[in-house]
Amino acid sequence: MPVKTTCPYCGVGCGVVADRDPAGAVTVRGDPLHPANFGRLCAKGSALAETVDLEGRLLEPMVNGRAASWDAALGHVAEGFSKAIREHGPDAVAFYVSGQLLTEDYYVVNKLAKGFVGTANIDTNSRLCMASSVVGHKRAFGSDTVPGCYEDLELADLLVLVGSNAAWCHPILHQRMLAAKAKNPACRIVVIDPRRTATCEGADLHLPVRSGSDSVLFNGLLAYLAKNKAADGAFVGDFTTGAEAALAQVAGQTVAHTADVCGLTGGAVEQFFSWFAKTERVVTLYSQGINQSSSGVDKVNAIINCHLLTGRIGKPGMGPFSLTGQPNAMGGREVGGLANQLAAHMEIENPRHRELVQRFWRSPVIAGKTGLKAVEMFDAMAAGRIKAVWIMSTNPLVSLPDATRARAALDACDLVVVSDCMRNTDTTRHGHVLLPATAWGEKDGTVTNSERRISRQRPFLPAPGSARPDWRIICDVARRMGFSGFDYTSVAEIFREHASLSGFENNGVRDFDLSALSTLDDRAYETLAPVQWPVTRDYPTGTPRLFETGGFFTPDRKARFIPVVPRPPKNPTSREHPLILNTGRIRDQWHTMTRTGKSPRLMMHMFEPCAEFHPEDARKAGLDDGALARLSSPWGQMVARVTVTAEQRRGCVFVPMHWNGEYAGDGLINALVNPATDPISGQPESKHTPVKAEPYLPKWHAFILSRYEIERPEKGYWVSGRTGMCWRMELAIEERPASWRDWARAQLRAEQADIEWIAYRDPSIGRYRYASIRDGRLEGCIFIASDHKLVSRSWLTNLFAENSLSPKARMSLLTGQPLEAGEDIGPIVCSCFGIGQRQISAEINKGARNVEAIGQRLKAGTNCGACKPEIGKLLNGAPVPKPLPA
Ligand SMILES: Nc1nc2c(c(=O)[nH]1)N[C@H]1C(S)=C(S)[C@@H](COP(=O)(O)OP(=O)(O)OC[C@H]3O[C@@H](n4cnc5c(=O)[nH]c(N)nc54)[C@H](O)[C@@H]3O)O[C@H]1N2
Ligand SMILES: Nc1nc2c(c(=O)[nH]1)N[C@H]1C(S)=C(S)[C@@H](COP(=O)(O)OP(=O)(O)OC[C@H]3O[C@@H](n4cnc5c(=O)[nH]c(N)nc54)[C@H](O)[C@@H]3O)O[C@H]1N2
Ligand code: SF4
Ligand SMILES: [Mo]
Repeated sequence: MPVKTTCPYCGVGCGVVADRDPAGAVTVRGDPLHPANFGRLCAKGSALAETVDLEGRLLEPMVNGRAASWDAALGHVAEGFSKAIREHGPDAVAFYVSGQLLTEDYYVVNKLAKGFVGTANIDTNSRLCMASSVVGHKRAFGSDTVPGCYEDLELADLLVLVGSNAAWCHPILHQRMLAAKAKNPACRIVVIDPRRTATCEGADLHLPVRSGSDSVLFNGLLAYLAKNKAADGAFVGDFTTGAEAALAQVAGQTVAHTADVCGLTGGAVEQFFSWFAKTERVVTLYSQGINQSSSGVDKVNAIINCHLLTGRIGKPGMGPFSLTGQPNAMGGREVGGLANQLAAHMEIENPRHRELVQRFWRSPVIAGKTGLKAVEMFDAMAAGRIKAVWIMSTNPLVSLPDATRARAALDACDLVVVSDCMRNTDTTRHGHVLLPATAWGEKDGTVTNSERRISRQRPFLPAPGSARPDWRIICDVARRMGFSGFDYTSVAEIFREHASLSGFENNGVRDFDLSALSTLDDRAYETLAPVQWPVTRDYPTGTPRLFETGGFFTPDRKARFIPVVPRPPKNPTSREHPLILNTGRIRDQWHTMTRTGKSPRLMMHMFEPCAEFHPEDARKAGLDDGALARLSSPWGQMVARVTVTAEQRRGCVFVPMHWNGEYAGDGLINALVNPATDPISGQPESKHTPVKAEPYLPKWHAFILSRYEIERPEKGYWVSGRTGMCWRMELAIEERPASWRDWARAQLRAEQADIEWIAYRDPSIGRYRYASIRDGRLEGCIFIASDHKLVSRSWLTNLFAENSLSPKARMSLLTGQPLEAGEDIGPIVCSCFGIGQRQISAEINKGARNVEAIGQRLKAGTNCGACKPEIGKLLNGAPVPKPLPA
């Protein structure tokens, strides 16, 4: 039976129809009726079925490295937490949770911490993600409200994307924007990002802004709007306060000054400003290039100020739009999952709110002050002030800045409990108690996407092993700690309580209000259709937009302008660390790879952690494209594969955030990232760390492809994963083994008698190649060289699909290059159909002129469409890397 559910990845919140046939095979497709995606899914969503197998899953509780019964594990956690509270008080324990929990899980853990344990030491990975937007919203609107909806992106005539690589991070929304632009010739897209990202494909203007200078840019825009009479005097007068102070702050700021500070040309800035001034329907979308900054909150307000001044908010096609990252970043904020929030968008510092929530919960206590924010929480662990911590649905030893310090903090904590679905992560390796949680496909509950739309996640798979839903694990522990109020028997019951609290004594003073859903019976909850909050008696079918005519949630119901004094990033570059490290995401991986890393299809797009350098910076540092670089900062170091590209701004290097100890040695970027945070939101500055880069020249480079999983070395640089039909490992080797041949045979498990062994060696130029073949099929191969110039992996990977290697293919294994033109398809661009860069370029050379023509000829881009911007780049003449010499 097909089940309608929601994608567990990004905040777009696409509807998915999942099915499992009697043999157990899972299929997923987009839900044609879901208003976020209308049937489409991106590459990650399309590959979901490849991630639901049980390989690597945590299937039973573990205590101190040994399997334990639930009874023993829950008892251990409850007793450990109770003891810490008894001996050191409630603030000696902490919860570190995640925007990937479902709302129901999140609601109960927040209730447990703030209402029963009596501590606000509960924070979430949303601190690394949305915290600056939350504060920016609250300062401007009095509430954490996203005013608009996705339809606005289609109604707008100007879309400004700031610090957002939506083409890769919110692909389905980006495709909706491009489709709307194709229909509306008046529509323009401006991208503001130091890098020329895939999102710039199809944009009318790209402003490669100097890293960290966005408040100057938006202050400049505010001044320009005022000067050019673009202000909406009536809106400003009736619905806002503070315009004078904000305008006084930017008075006299010229286009020339703005361009100078932001590292842009005056012409480009003028173009952007004049489009913004003249276009009524403007949506400004922003994400981590804004939030992840030591002045992230101010940047958010600098953007909102421009929308308030022009009255462009809450109206069709207009508004500031914070793109949320995680599937339930919004839900977490609704239940008050951050250390400075209470539940249902109430505030911990507000005594009336505390009284109200405590009365509603009938709880013995209520946390009286803001708790520790993520980075502070780990500092408190390091200092011995937190004795017990419970981590749920996040992998902080990979995702927190200054990750080495975070690891030391966990190791200093007496009791570390980790609820995860995977057995081995960088974080579970440091947990004393591991609790097996059910995963996507098994879980039941709700999530809220970027446009405030609540959708159901429904199970279509049984819970494996003894895994349990997070809400149940939390309630089990709460009851064992002696707390009442956790006797829920279903998620529907929790949802009703959450919805009732949102409407409790609300009377329109709080934005978050689900009162019309507080009496849903179990069946109505089961069939709940996607709906945008507020959902009240007056708006029973939900609310697409807020604030068109004021009605902000400040005491006087007026929005606030916030004067913004721009500040540079906290840790500037120096002579020793002259480059700015920028970190973020790639198209086909999700965060710490625990799920997307399972998909051979998704691993094909980018296999290794890359470091992208501007050609000038690469030249200065002596770095070759395809070679290895060692990056170091005052906090730590890592190794990555160099990509030289003019799309990178000079002085900056970009490295993806994803690789970690499970997939790579020396590949953890957060080992370098500085722990500076925004003083108000506490959000880390993950986009700006001073670093230096040097060539890393190991004695030997090697890669291995094998039908069997390859053993990981204990130290040094390596990257491992499954791509296409085989396992792959990239290696840097410092100590040459006694015999390359014996080493290769061991790596390839080629000791059996029926293995045919092919070897090629040329010690004079430092080249060794080995392949093992069984029954005519390629079993594995190893290429070793004294430099990084090894051969194309995608061509070799494809040989694993052949049932019988042709004589030519055998020959080519020895020569290290395909004997026939066209066999090397180059790096994979379209992961849905496995189409490589060279295949696309060949069609372009044969006359294909647009993305559609490529689709007709190769199918590339015709499934999820996430690779269309990259195909566009190739069409626009982006250089295709030359074949590497053998
Ligand atoms: N494929 C994929 N998609 C995802 C995720 C994933 O892991 N993988 N994660 C999801 C989550 S949780 C989140 S939060 C979102 C994040 O979505 P995005 O914020 O779009 O993604 P990032 O790559 O982190 O950063 C966006 C851009 O900010 C730019 N930037 C860096 N510094 C500056 C600056 O000073 N000014 C400006 N204007 N831009 C700057 C970077 O160059 C980068 O291109 O993605 C979500 N979607
Ligand atoms: N340098 C740098 N660092 C960053 C960022 C950046 O741009 N640059 N971005 C930051 C941002 S925006 C974010 S959101 C974070 C994300 O960082 P994390 O939250 O640490 O990353 P995930 O890999 O999503 O971790 C989710 C974990 O929960 C597990 N899990 C999945 N589903 C469930 C479930 O239902 N229950 C339980 N109990 N566990 C589950 C997964 O196996 C995985 O171990 O990273 C942040 N860190
Ligand atoms: S855009 Fe992709 S990752 Fe995001 S919700 Fe939709 S299918 Fe999932
Ligand atoms: Mo995020």
